[in-house]
This record gives sequence, structure tokens and C-alpha cells, in this order.
Amino acid sequence: MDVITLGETMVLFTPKSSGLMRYAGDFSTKVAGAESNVAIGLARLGHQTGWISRLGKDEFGEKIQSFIRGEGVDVSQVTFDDSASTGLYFKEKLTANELRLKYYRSDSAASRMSDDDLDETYISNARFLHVTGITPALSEHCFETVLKAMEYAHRNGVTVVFDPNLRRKLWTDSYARQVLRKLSGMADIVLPGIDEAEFIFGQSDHESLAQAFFDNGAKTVIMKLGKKGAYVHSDQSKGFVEGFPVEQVVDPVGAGDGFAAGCLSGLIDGLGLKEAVKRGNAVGAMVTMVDGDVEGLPGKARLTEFMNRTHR
Ligand code: KDG
Repeated sequence: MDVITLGETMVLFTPKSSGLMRYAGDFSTKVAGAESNVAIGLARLGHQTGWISRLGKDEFGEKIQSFIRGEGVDVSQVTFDDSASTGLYFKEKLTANELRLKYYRSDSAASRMSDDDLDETYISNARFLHVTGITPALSEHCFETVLKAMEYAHRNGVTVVFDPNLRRKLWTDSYARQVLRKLSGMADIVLPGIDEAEFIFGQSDHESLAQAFFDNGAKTVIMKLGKKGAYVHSDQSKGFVEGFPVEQVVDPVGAGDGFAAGCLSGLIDGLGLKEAVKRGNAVGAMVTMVDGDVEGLPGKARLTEFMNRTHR
């Protein structure tokens, strides 16, 4: 396995019309969850990935499992809970460029994950473990599950990748700050956005913020700077990696997961850090040009064509 990830995935409902959702009659249904988005992004680029989770024993759980399995991600570690539901998530398009997200996920099946859902041998067979700051926000059990997964990874020489993925609707700011700082410090690679970095360490410039993550324990910091690209900081390498131009942003949700998938894909393929981040920038840009959280994730051929077309 190249990358194993762990987290909640929901059915995403998007009204077919824009405006307030109370007036919406028709919805499209898609599958979305930060961690499975990354696993799918990597699978489309030809890598071996696995996703650990719990789903409700309901039709939405079945839909999610078969969609993710269909994308080529290993779902052998997914369990079904017959006493809790699969989480739902709504993406209301208020205007052409204003989105409002609403979750129905409290006490969902995934929020009941525990470290019993983890198999150390399964994690030990991966090169990377990818976890995010969404999972610890779901419940104390979920937080412990992330800590245990990290412990198994460290014990078996698996590189831990942490994406803070701050979701302020899920917890209080002070607790979120404390947990995200702790988990960032336990990761080998951390992938914060500049806003998340400021949330965790206070307002500052990107260089000082990257240094703060580094001093906090992360060995490699890859900071997302939106359309400007990214800034990297490790012992071997420091500096900017320019972003790719986007013709029109259709839906920005999921871009960070695409970025993570691109960076990890580059590292798995043996690229240097900045070249891997360049791939991350390209995948992130491509995701924003398509509606849906995973629908814009490219295969290898489309990615190469996009990167060559923009001559960087
Ligand atoms: O990064 C995109 C995710 O935020 C989205 O797919 C849904 O996992 C999700 C969440 O918790 O918001």
C-alpha cells in the first residue's frame, strides 16, 4: 500500500438550483470526505490506497462503500454500524461564488470509530499514513483513534502526513487550536493552509508560520497559499512553489485534498519536495474547475497534459 487514510465520508447533496436551499426541489448526490478524497485522488494517479472508516448500515453507507471501492481504493477496513447513520452534507450555492456547507453528521457511524477499528499490520504495510484534523473533531473516540493510528505508523516506520483541515463548525476554537497544534507536532509532514496556520499560531508571515510548525515538531511543512501556490520548509529545502492558473473556479471544495494527493503522488514517484508540491498545486487547481469534491481529480494523462499546457 502506498497511502492509508482514515476518516469520515458522507453523502453530499447539492441543490440543482442556486439560492436558499429551502426553495430547492432537486438535488444531486455525490460522495465526499476529505480523507477518501485524498485516497481517490491517489488511486486515479495510479497509486495503491486504503481507507479506514465506519459507515451506517444503510443505503448511503452502501453507496459510499461501492463508490470508493469503484475508484480502486481498498475498503477492506471499512465496517458497518447498525446502530448509527451515515453522515450527510449539503452544499448550498447561495450565489455563483458563495457556498454554504451544512453537516448532518453528529453521532454518525464514523463519529463512533474507535481504535478497535485499527489493524496495526494493515497500517504497517503502508509508506504513508494520512490523517486530518476533521476526525479528532468528531468525538473523543475518534481523536483517540487518530492518536493510535499515528502511534502504529511511527512504530512501523510509516511516514505520518497531517492536514489540519480546520472545520470550525465541528468544535470550539480553543480546543481545535490545542488539538491541531498537538497533531501537527506529531506529524512528519504537515499540510496547513495559511489561514489554518494563522489560526493555530497567530497572525504572521508564511515564513515565520512555517518555522513555527517546524519548531513544533513537523519535519516537513508544506503551506498552501491559495492561488499563489505553496511554501515549503524542511531541513533540505525552503521556498515557494508557484501555483497554476485557473480559468474559472467552479467549486473550490476539495482543492486541498487534491493538493495533498498530488504532493503524495510526487513523493511516492520519487520526485524532490518542490517538484512533488508542484504536482500538488496542479491537482489542486484542477479540482477547483469542476463541480464536486472528487469529480475534478485527474488521472495521470490529464494531469500531465494540464501541467505541460501551462508551461511551468
Ligand atoms: O476537503 C473537502 C471536505 O471538506 C469535504 O469533502 C467534506 O470531509 C468533509 C468535511 O468534513 O468537510
